[in-house]
Formats: sequence, C-alpha cells, structure tokens
Amino acid sequence: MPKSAFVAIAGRPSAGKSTLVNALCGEKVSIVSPVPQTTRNTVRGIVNKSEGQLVFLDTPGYHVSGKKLNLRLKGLSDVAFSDADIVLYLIDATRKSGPEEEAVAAALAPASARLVAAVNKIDSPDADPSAARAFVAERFPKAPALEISALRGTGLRELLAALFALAPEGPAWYPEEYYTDQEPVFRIAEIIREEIFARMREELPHAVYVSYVDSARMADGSLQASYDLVVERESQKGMIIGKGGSMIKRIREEAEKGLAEIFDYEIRLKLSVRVDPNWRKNDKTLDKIIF
Ligand SMILES: Nc1nc2c(ncn2[C@@H]2O[C@H](COP(=O)(O)OP(=O)(O)OP(=O)(O)O)[C@@H](O)[C@H]2O)c(=O)[nH]1
Ligand SMILES: [Mg+2]
Repeated sequence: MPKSAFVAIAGRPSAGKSTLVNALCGEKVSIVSPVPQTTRNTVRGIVNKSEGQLVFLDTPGYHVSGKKLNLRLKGLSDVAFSDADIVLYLIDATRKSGPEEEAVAAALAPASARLVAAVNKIDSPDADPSAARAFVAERFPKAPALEISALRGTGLRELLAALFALAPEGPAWYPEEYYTDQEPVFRIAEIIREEIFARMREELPHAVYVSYVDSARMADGSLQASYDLVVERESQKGMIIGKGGSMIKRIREEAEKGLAEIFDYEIRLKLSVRVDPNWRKNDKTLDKIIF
C-alpha cells in the first residue's frame, strides 16, 4: 500500500520554509525573499516518490503580534499545524532561539507525536546547528531531528525518508504529474509580489498586495494579464513607480522573466498602482487575500 500525508512546514519568518518546499518539489512552488513574512497563504507543494505522495503545506512564518494581518497569518499557520498528518518544524541555525522560536515550539507542542525537526541553513558560516539541535532536543525529545540546507539541497533525501516513515498508508490526493494546486491567477500575483519583495525595503513590501484585474488570451497564444499593485499611502505609490516609472518597469520585466520559467505560454503583464488606505486593517480585503 502506498503512503500519503499532508506535511505542514512550521517555523519562524525567514527560516527557509518556502525555499525548502521548492527544493523538495524541484519546482518553483512558493515565493522566496530575504524579507521576513513573505508567505501570506498556505501554499501546497506535492512530492511523488515510490513510497507514495507527500503534500507539503508552506505556511506563513510564525510571528506573534497583535496586528490584524499578523493574526490572520498566524491563524492560517495554526490551522495547518493542527490539520496536517505531520508537522515539519524548520529551525534557522543562523539565528539564536528567542521568544519568537519559543512561540513556534509552544504552538507545535500538541503535534509533538507527529513532528519531524529539521535544522536549516547548515551551509552558512553563521550556522550553529548544535545550539538549534539542543533547543529541539529539549522541547521535542522524541522527534527525529535532521540537519539540512534547503538552499543547497543537503539532507533532503534523509528528510523525505523520515517523513515517509511517519506517513500513514493511503491513496494519493493529487494526480502524479501535479507539483502544486495553485491557480494561475494566484501564481502570477505571487511572482509579481516576489519581485516587489526583492526590490523594496523596510515597510514597503509589507504594505503591498497584488490584485488581479483581468486577462485575455491573444491570437498568438500569449496571455495579457492586468494586476494592481495596491499600497496603503500616496507616498508609497511614488516609490513603487520609481523615477520616470523605472521601478515598476523593472518589476514587470523581472516578473515576466520569472513567469516564463513557470508557464509554457508567454505572459505579458500590465501593472498599475493604486492606493487602498490601511488595507491591512480591513477585514474584507484580508478575507480576499489571506486564505
Ligand atoms: N544560507 C542559506 N540560506 C537559506 C537557506 N534556506 C533559505 N535561505 C534563505 O533565507 C531567506 C528566507 O527564505 P524563505 O524560503 O523565503 O523563508 P520562509 O521561511 O519561507 O520565510 P517567510 O515566508 O517570510 O516565513 C532567503 O534569503 C533564502 O535564500 C539555506 O539552507 N541556507
Ligand atoms: Mg515563505
């Protein structure tokens, strides 16, 4: 009998969860950036092996804050941790554990019997894997603990073996050729957002969401897709447009390049910027974009 399991990836912002999902799937499933709190949705990545199927749930980095957006993101992560068959707890070996790491460990305590820990970024000269291991051994003494580099692909085979060892027998949830179940409209918005996260600094990336407007198939088979980059304030609008439109042009061009790697038809983007004051505090907007 083949095995199948939903595996929620848990960890602090920037621990490398999305990098890991992409490495495991061998495809660009979830966007990555050096800015903490990049992931805002539960993004699924599917891995098929001879043992069976693992469906990874990339979650928003666990950040405890009273802000409405953060509470929503934490809520998504909490649901994934409690629903999943297995929790894969990713610890960033380059950062000291502190209150934020303690909060993740506390949230995962109820899942301790179905938890695998992975110490990430062991390739980095700043990594202290033994400190991270000691932290895990104290909180989850019975959990398997591995050392990996999501960036380099080190230790992933052993990690998959540890996950399949915990996975129950069951049929695959998705056809074998699937590596994600995301709709194109969402994936395109995410690739645009990734370019914004790569280029904008400080508060700005967090103040943007990408909203689908419309799209049309052209006679040559390409897709013309329009999206709004929505910011919170007029001043941010200028920053995202850049001098003479240089920044938004760059975002568009780089996103189109990224999309060419994912889709087998050309996607041409039309990007506009609009202001939606304080969208991060607006329940209706959050309902639409956080899922
Ligand atoms: N050196 C090193 N860097 C890594 C590794 N894995 C991820 N990173 C880097 O860590 C940063 C954050 O990676 P992400 O994959 O976006 O992290 P995340 O946990 O998904 O972050 P959020 O979505 O914000 O919670 C990026 O700059 C990655 O390149 C690793 O194994 N080694
Ligand atoms: Mg992420």
